Amino acid sequence: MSKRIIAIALVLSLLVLPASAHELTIKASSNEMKEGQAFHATVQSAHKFIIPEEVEILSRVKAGIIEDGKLIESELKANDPELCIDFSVTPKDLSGSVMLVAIKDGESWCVTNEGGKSGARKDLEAQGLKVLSANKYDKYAKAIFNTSKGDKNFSQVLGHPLELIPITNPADLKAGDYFDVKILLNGQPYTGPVWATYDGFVKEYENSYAYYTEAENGIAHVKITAPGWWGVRAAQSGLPGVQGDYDNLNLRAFVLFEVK
Ligand SMILES: [Cu+2]
Repeated sequence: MSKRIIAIALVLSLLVLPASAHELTIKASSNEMKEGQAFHATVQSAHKFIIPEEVEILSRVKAGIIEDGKLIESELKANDPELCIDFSVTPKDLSGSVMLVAIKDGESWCVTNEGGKSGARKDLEAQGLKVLSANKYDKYAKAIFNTSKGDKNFSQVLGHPLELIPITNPADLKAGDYFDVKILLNGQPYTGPVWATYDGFVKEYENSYAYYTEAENGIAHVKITAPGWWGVRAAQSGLPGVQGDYDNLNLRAFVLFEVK
């Protein structure tokens, strides 16, 4: 191949790099909460649901419990042996379901002529690199614990830029039922892909989900096919970026809950 063709092939191979980044989720070893007692959970980042793969940079992550609609941030600890971030919360009120949240404020991620690099487009260009694309991935995960029939806390709206808001109370779900969910993108009804899967469905392969559907006018229906810890996910790519920093903002969101 001529140098020019090699250069074109290189650019093409970089452009088709999978856009599927690590997904941010929350997992706890037990779903039993006790009032006033520490409850331990983890923030996970992985390509497989829900097998931890990477410890995110602590300074870019926030996690904790929702009280009165607000995130009470917990102290985060990198758990290097288990490839996740540990945190604990102390639920004060177990009369309804309890929501834990993890948020990742992504850094600008650039595909350059020297491979993938984090940093603002203008800074990398100032170092003499050719930047082919610059993307920011912001991720939101909410996990619902201590669900109970007649509760309303599970449907709290937190105002995340991309947010899945259950319509169906997870406490009412069993295999065979539909989980109905409202999805908002910057407060407006989201239309787009929705994936769902449950813990243990596929352990061997990345980016594999048990169910796919599309939300229309902000509503999706997910068929629950097994008991266990479920995750329902939406994604929006290609939102406007910030000039000089990143070209596109990409949002990823999960809602997680247990089906008994
Ligand atoms: Cu990834």
